[in-house]
Amino acid sequence: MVSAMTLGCNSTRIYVATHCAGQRRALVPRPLSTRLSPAGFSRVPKPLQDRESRAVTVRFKENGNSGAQPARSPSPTRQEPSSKHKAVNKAIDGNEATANVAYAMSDVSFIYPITPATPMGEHVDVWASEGRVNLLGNTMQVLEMESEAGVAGALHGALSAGALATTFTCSQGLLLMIPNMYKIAGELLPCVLHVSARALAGEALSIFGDHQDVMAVRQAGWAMLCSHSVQEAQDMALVSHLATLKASVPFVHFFDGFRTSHEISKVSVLDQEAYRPLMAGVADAIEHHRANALNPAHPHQRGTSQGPDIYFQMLEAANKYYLAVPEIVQQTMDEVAAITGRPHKLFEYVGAPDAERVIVAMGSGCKVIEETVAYLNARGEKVGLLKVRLFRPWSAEHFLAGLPASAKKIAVLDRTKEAGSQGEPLYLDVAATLAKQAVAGGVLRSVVGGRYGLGSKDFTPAMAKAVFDNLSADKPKDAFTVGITDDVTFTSLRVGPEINTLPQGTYQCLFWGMGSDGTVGANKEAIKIIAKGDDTFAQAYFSYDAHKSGGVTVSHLRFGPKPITSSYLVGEADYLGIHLQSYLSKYDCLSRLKPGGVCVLNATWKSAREMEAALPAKVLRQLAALGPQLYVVDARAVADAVGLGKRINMVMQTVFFQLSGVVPMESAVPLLKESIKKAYGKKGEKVVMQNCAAVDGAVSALVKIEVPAAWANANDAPEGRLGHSHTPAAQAAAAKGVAHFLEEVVKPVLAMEGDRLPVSVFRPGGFMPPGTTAIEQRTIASHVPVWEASNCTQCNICAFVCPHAAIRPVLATPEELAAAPAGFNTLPIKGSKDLAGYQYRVQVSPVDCTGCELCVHVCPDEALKAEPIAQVLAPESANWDFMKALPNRGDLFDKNTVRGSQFQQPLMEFSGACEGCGETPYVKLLTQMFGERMVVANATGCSSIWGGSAPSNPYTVNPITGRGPAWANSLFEDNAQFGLGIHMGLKQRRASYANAVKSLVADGSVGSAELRMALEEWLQVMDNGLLCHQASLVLTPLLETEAAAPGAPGALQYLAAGSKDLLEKPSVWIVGGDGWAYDIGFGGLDHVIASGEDVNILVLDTEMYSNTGGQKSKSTPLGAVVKFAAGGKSRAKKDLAMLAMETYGQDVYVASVCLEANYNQFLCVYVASVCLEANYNQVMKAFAEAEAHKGVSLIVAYAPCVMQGISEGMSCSVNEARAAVEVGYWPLYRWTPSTELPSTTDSEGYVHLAEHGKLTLDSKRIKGNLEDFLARENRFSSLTRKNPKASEELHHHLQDDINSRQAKLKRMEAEGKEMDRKDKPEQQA
Ligand SMILES: Cc1ncc(C[n+]2csc(CCOP(=O)(O)OP(=O)(O)O)c2C)c(N)n1
Ligand code: SF4
Ligand code: SF4
Repeated sequence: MVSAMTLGCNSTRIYVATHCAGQRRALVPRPLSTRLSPAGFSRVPKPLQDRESRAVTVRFKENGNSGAQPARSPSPTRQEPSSKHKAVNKAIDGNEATANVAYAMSDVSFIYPITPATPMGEHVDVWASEGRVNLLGNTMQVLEMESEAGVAGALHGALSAGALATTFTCSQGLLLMIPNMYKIAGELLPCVLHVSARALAGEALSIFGDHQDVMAVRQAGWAMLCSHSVQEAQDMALVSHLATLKASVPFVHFFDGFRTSHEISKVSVLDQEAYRPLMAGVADAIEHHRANALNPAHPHQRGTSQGPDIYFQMLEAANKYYLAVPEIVQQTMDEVAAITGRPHKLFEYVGAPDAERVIVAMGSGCKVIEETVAYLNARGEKVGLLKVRLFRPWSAEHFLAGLPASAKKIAVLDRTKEAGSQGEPLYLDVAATLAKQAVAGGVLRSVVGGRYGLGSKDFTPAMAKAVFDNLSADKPKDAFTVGITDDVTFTSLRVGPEINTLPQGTYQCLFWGMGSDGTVGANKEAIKIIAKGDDTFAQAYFSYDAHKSGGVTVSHLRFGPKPITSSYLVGEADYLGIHLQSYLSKYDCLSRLKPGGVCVLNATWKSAREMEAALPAKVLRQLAALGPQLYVVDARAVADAVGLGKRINMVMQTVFFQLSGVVPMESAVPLLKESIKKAYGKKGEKVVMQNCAAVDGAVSALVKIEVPAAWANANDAPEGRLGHSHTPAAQAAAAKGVAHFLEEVVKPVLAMEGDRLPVSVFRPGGFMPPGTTAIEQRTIASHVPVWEASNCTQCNICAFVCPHAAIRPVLATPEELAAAPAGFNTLPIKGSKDLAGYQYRVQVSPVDCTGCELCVHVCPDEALKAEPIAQVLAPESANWDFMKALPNRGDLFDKNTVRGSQFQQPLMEFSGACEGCGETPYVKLLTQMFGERMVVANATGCSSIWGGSAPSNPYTVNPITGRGPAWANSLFEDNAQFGLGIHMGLKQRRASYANAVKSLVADGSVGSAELRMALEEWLQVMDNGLLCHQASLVLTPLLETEAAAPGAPGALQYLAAGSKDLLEKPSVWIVGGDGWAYDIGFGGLDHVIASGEDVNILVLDTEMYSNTGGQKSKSTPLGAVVKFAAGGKSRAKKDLAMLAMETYGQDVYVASVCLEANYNQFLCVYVASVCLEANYNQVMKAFAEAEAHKGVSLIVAYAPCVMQGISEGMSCSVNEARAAVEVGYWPLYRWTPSTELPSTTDSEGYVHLAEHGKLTLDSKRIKGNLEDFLARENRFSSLTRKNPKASEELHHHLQDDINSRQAKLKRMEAEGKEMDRKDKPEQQA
């Protein structure tokens, strides 16, 4: 049954589908002891708080290692597990390994998505929705919060109430938790926070791994335990959950983001039942935690304020808990080892027992160093590694016990940077420990520190060797870096050639795929199939470039007969798959192929001769030198034949099994088909059959190519058009003085060679020049639209909807056309007399088009036809280049019309967004309307990734004026405030400038009368974008000329100097997604809306957190199945626009009753709900009105997104968006606040402001069938398939909500009209 609680109005309804698939099992309380204690298992003696504190004395022995356990070899002998529960060997990643344990041992989890920790939250949400029962006898309660700050607050609350609570996060998310981390630690609450450690956003955001985040919380009073591999992620998670209970100290359990969190590795996974005895061992501690909880049955007070008399002592009273932690953790590690058979130490030494050179490190880098240690020692060196697991509390005693007495020179590696410090945190701890030991009479050792692997920079055995080599020097370099070339402050170590430290028999594979072509998914399946072999170990890791889709993915797979712990990228592949024909020319894919290895290309070539004609000589020479077993398969043709189109992954996966021979084909094919059923079953039988057919057709399509010996002498042809440097974009960049940046940074990064760039080529502080995407020329479309002039009616809609600004209308004169390429056909322009004589054309850039075909589908006249790129690349590229050289004639049109807007230069072009993305057309349009005076504050989200992934900057400039949007991203959570700050800063600077103008005008003696008049004119209109622009055009040359005259007064020079920056009225846009606006940034957004300041807010509403993979936001509609709402969303979408209208849309107090001196008459908010694809004119009106409104404007924009799962694909998203409006799912309206409406004057001459705002409902009629619309989107249809009854009822309620919202909007519109009518007689009076 579905029940609805109605709390006053629609937007507060909660729908509870009590029979949902996701229904939670009723909790049947049982006494904890009966749940946890199998007979005979000993319990923890006494709750710690009741025990005498056990003094752990930190002593420094004379010789750091005297009496210590002997150093162990790199392969520790395994203990036999005592559990009767069999471990299963499974290929999983670090996030899943951790989440398994966290779920088993926690009552409740509060979650929030952040890469790369998100999958942990996703796992527990799915398991909870399936009703999985954990060791506490519960289905975990999982609740997504509005931010990590909220998570930490809720965590604190749940712990205070006696629950076992956990969460998962990293990076900025972890930073948002710091205030509550102090609280939780201060109150000695047991808790585990699992962190996929990630870099912090400083000069740039990085989603990649290092230890900056965890190091930023090391002072918060949490114990910190580090896992070094996927296997350890499981084991240390278990240790953390147990130890926190015993110690009454909260634990951060962390491991390296991506390298461990996302590495798939074959590990031994224990069933949760295996942990039950261990849980039983902490039953008393759990009872104690529960007994200490806030409860009226035994009330106490916490969180008091304390004075100078007791605060200090209260802090010190907790010391004994921290002193006890190391022993507790070691004891717990031993207990866990008894179950798993894997012993661990707080500080674990591997290497030569008599090593003189030792590295101290923590995290996945340890695995690399461990391999290197074995390699070097096998060659007669004496080196070792001390691995750190327990970082906080730091136990000097255990550290010294782990360090071999022979160690004379120590290098401490930190995966973090603490600018301005003497050294990084781990180094400082080690240095202090050794110094104290030396002072106490111990040996004097040399210790140096260095940084490595920041932002997931690969850390290889050659780099580890470089660190050991540095220690061999008489004076080893301190404060070094390894893995980069620092040619500015010269910190870097020289790294020699790579060394092969892999376990013998390891087979390595590399697959170059294109984002969204399915390569990564297929490889994940492949590694799981391979790992099923009893004696086979396997590992998979995936690296991506910054594009949202169509970017490069490189899959690194290893498998072999011995365990694989090599935590670095594949350097020399036995098998190389190149899944896009153009990659072979564009990237140096072959540099990582082993001589004689297998190389498979997805290409249309059938012979060596065809390849020779198409490939650069450099590639031919490389092939000749490597002598690979070379194969070509036309995977697209096979996929097309079975109806899969672009999805070539099954073809490529099948040929991999065929050519690698890793699994015999007679076993591989059934396994592949089994995995297809699992992966595509949800999409229906047809898709399963198509994929199986692709498997069957793959092998016969393979063509073996013999590499001709003559290729060794292939000669270079002159650089062609696609060599970038001759393109108009590159020429324009050269003219702007950023050519060196393109050459030195952009090009190598685009060629996937950014790793080799030295420090000196970068400008510190995070600056990126504009317009760099223009030289990317990704050429990722398989089919590109071509213009059929005879059908075209010149509406420009194709350009209006294009997400990538890759199709543009252009005007040319007959004289200009005389020099046009042959295929540059045109039509006489339609329109006013002013346009007579111009010819019109629509031009596509084939190298920038993503092939989404939105333009083809949207064209009402069938004037665009998608053609294979091979046919159009050369002629249309030439046409595009010619078109770009023509003058822009946007001035001939009204830029506030749909057609006219598209003649304006888009100042956001060729972004990295997905094909067909619904976000980008809005922002592109904004830049066409206001781009030359726009400042964008962009929340983190898709729009900051497609809009600002260095060095790709899609925001560009008008080549004549040099002006364009200035864009910045602060954080996810603070974007509204950031934008407001930008506005306030500019407002204040312009106000002082205006004061200077006023003084000069008032003085009357400076400058010409003409100039003073122009200045006066400017003062009148300085806050009106359009008029101010016109005034500035007049003023600027006058100012410049008169200020440049000899002896010009200082006041004039001051005004001239500021004119460029301050004359134009800035148009401040605060842009972000619904996750930002509805959830994490809502508090700030609310405050900014209330401020009444002149800022514009654009919410790109995809109805989920698209950038992190599609999690629920409060914008997610009722009944949608998205991540973190695996059972379907049971609460209606929050109505942000209505909230703004109702709260801040009217009721401004008149100046006479307002005591604030700084009364702002534009306090009311302008609001619009728009859908670009459904009503082009309405979105234009809304943008123009919002920008003109002097207060806050809020535009909520419906943005179709790949994550919504439109069944016919994103090329049909325009139709889908139109349907959304037609069925009333997305209403279109504009709210003009009362302050914008005309005032009236009464008979006594008093001016009355309008009392009510006015709503214009632009989507008046609801038609069409909501169910049909919902059925076309996977986010809704998946619930229908999973639980038809629940979905039917939720959809029914969705329809009710739509109807009542429409009724309300109509009412509001009518009310506005009524007020207007009432006002009229007075007005006439
Ligand atoms: C404090 C913090 N928490 C989490 C994240 C991770 N994160 C980045 S973007 C994003 C989702 C953005 O969603 P939305 O605002 O809807 O924009 P969209 O990607 O859909 O355009 C999240 C959760 C972050 N960057 N910072
Ligand atoms: S196919 Fe897509 S990217 Fe290419 S021009 Fe058309 S709308 Fe733009
Ligand atoms: S909003 Fe959706 S379609 Fe656009 S870039 Fe993000 S994930 Fe891709």
